[in-house]
Amino acid sequence: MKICRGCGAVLQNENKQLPGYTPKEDSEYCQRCFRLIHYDDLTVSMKTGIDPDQVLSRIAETEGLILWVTDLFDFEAGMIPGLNRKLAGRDIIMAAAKRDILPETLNEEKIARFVFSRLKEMGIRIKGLVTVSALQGTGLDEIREAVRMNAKGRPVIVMGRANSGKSTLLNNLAGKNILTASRYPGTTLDFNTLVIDGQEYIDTPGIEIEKSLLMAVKESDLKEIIPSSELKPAVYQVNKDQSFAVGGLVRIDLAGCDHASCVFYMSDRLRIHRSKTEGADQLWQKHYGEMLKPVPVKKAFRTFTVRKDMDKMDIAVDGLGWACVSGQMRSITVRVPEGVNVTFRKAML
Ligand SMILES: Nc1nc2c(ncn2[C@@H]2O[C@H](COP(=O)(O)OP(=O)(O)OP(=O)(O)O)[C@@H](O)[C@H]2O)c(=O)[nH]1
Ligand SMILES: [Mg+2]
Repeated sequence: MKICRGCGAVLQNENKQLPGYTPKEDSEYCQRCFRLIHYDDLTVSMKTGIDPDQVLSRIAETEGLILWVTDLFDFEAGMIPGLNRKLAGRDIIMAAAKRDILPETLNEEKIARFVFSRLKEMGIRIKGLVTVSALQGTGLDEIREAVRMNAKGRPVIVMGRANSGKSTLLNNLAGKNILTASRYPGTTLDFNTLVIDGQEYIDTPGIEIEKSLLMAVKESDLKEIIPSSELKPAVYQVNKDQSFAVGGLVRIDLAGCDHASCVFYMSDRLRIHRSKTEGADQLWQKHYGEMLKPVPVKKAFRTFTVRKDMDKMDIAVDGLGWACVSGQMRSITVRVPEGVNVTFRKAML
């Protein structure tokens, strides 16, 4: 049995539609990985392939130190409720990745404070935290040090939600691109061991992000939605009743505003359309899919209405980023594609 070095799937040359397919006898990579690496072309989508409980129970059965990779930009989507129960008695080090997407001026202490306070709210305990950026190559020495102190000769199991940056981090630690990494959630398909400087690491398939907007859109729209460089906040001053449409993906209505502001932390390739709330429905209906794009695959939306009960509050949408509202407002209504998770949290920045 030979395993694809890129995604961990068992190599086979029988069925093109199944993981691990390669037409070549002596290949080290499957055709899907080959095409992803060389042409950024997704031949077989694994969007809904991986059962979270199955991955977690396999991790629970595998001896080693847990390195939990989360995405600082998409932090809420990375959370795993009940993690300590599912991995009872295990040491967990968090690698908070994609640091380069957050503003450079944000200091590490503030990031750590945010992470620990969210984890406390979620009831999750970790042994240590390292912030990393694969793009800038920062935090790698700190990861090596945490591994040296805590692995104690055991393997390091690199786990986390799909797309959080696990395989990229391992490639960075290895100093070469061995594993397949891509913007498509569900790139890694099976457990995949590699040895870096004598230390064994196990890359694992991303735990499904079933409540993320990334799963509700066409794969060809991901490029626009996922930010690739430092966020440039889009700041709006708001008075009275104002609405914002983020493409045709999300709508935010802010009612009864007075000296209020709304700051979007999202990919700068997305268009934000602002209007008075009274004309917002009409605008949405008239321009949905045209001026307001991208749009989700299914035109079914769900609405949440809340009061602003904190001074500065983030409206975080899994997969999309967040909007930070401050100042006076009576209520906030958020419309997202059905099934997509929205978190109202204390401002991150
Ligand atoms: N800006 C930025 N992007 C990153 C960083 N690390 C990973 N990415 C991007 O995030 C996407 C997902 O990376 P992967 O390494 O494939 O993530 P994964 O967790 O292995 O994903 P699955 O195998 O699907 O679970 C890719 O487009 C990477 O280029 C980082 O530090 N900064
Ligand atoms: Mg991966």
